Parts: sequence; structure tokens; C-alpha cells
Amino acid sequence: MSTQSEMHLYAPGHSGCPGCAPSLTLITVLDALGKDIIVVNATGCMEINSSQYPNSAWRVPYIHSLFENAAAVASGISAALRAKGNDHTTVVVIAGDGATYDIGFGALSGMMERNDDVLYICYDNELYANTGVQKSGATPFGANTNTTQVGSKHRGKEGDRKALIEIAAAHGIPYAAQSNIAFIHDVRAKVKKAQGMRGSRVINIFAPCALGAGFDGSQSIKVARLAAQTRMCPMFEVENGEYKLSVNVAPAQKKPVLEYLSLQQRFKHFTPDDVSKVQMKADKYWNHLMKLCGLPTDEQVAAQEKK
Ligand SMILES: Cc1ncc(C[n+]2csc(CCOP(=O)(O)OP(=O)(O)O)c2C)c(N)n1
Ligand code: SF4
Ligand SMILES: [Mg+2]
Repeated sequence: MSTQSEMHLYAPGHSGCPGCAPSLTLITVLDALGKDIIVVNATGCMEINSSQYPNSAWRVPYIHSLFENAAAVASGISAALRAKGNDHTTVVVIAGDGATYDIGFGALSGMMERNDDVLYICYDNELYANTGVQKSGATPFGANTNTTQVGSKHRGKEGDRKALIEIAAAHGIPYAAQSNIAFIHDVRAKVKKAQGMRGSRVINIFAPCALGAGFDGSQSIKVARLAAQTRMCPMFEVENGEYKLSVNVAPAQKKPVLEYLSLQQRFKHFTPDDVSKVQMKADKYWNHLMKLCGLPTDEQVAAQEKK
């Protein structure tokens, strides 16, 4: 009789840190997708942890691509399968934020422009974990990393996270979605929905890195959940151009960003002024998203409550 762990398609025995949220993301995603898939995995922490010859944690067909070309490799595999008459196998890219937002973005954009039949999943830990915690296009404002150090001149990352899912949706693809590993049912539902569609589908899954962000691995899910509850990383989907909110964080429910920031060493230099700046940015982005979703902004909610 097989045990529960033996049944996971991303097998135990990988070398992720204790409590690694990206590793849990891979377990969840693969179990949702099932065996009829081919995984293309860009270089990154999840690849290094899972595919050191002669070992492998992948119980499905798997290819390790370069950091920059995972989407192009997947496009080629998909075209070959379809040419052979196979229209059932899901070709899945699994890549980190460095591979997705930055170095592999050109190939991803080309894949989306051609609407190639690929499901692209980014596990977003907001930094380059594998090479020792450098900033990526997903790193949030103010975060300390080894390339955005805090000192007398600089106070962490100076720009904001790229709005990856909006950028993906602007390519006109059938499906783009933001999920979060603390909401496992949401991850599963989005992955299954995307698997049932054809063309380019992109899902970004927020999955914080305990080592890189500076918190104990036992707190990974709490940190991830707070990213949604504080509006630091809102969850939504865009299906054929229609924006739809997944988890509402109305003004009455929202938690202050400080609850999220104070759990992580990468923000420990923050002054009250920095915290206010981040709060303003989170609320501004939320209200921008509400407009895209056709839902009331905070101002409109307040005006309705006054009536
Ligand atoms: C073209 C290229 N540039 C840089 C590297 C070095 N490199 C390997 S993994 C990595 C970081 C990966 O970051 P991310 O995609 O976010 O995955 P994570 O390690 O966070 O899981 C870098 C910079 C590389 N292998 N190839
Ligand atoms: S460094 Fe971060 S992403 Fe890599 S295994 Fe550890 S917790 Fe996971
Ligand atoms: Mg990363």
C-alpha cells in the first residue's frame, strides 16, 4: 500500500528549506494537474532542490531549461505534441520570479503573443533565492536584498513590483491569474481551470522564501496569508480580458501592512514613514484593481456607508 507522500507527484526528498512555500506550491500544483503533463523547469531554487543527478523529485516527465528560455522550450514541446496528434497532455512551465519577471520575460512575452498552448506557472518568492537573495522585478518596494542593500545612501529596493498579471493579460491571452499558496483551494481551482483551457495561460503564485525574506519556515503560510489580507498582493483572475477579484479585502477587513512587514527581516530597517509609504502604495494598487474589476473603490465604499 502506498503512503500519502508517495502519491505526491513532487516527491519528498527534495532539498528545500524546512517550511519552504515554493516547495509546497509545487506539491499542490502537480497534484492538481495530474500525471498527463510535461514540466519545463527554469533554473532556480526549485530546480536545484529537485533535480541533482542522479536524483529527481519529479514523478512526471521533466526537462530543465535555461533560466531565460523556459517558455520557448515549452512552446516547442507543445507544437511537437500537437503535430503528433496529442491534444491532451498539458505542457507546464514552472519558473521562479527571476526567470519570469526578468530574464525569461522575452520568451514568455513571445509565447503569449503567439498564444502558444502552454500553462505557465510562476512561483513568486519575490527574489532570486538560488543565487543568494538578489532583487528581482517582483521584489517589493523597500526590501533589503543583496543587490538592494540598506546603508547610508540606499534604503532597500527603490522601485515597485511589476504588475505581472496585468502585463500578461494585456497580451490578450485567455487566462491570467494571481494566486497565493496560503489559499490552497484557490491555487487548485485556478490551476484546474487553466488546465481545461487552450492557448497561453499564466498563473503567478505568491510563495514567500523564508530564508530570503528572513522569517522562520514555520511562519511561511502566515506570511503568505498576510500578503493577501493586507493588500500587499491581491488575488484576482483575468479571463478573456475580464477582471475578477478572488478574495475581497474591503476597508473593514483589511489588516495594516505593518502586520505583514514586521514578520520579515528584509523590512527591519523600516521607519514609520516607510510603513506609511507602503500602506499608501498597497491601497492605491487595490483601488486601481477595484476599477479594473468594476467594484467599488475605498472612497466609493465610504460614500455608500455614509448614506
Ligand atoms: C542567464 C542566466 N543569468 C543568471 C543565472 C544565475 N541564476 C541561476 S538561478 C538564479 C536566480 C533564480 O531566481 P528565481 O527565478 O526567482 O528562482 P528562485 O531561485 O527564487 O527559486 C540566477 C540569477 C543563470 N543561471 N542564467
Ligand atoms: S531558499 Fe527560499 S525558495 Fe529556496 S528552498 Fe529555501 S525557502 Fe525555499
Ligand atoms: Mg525567486
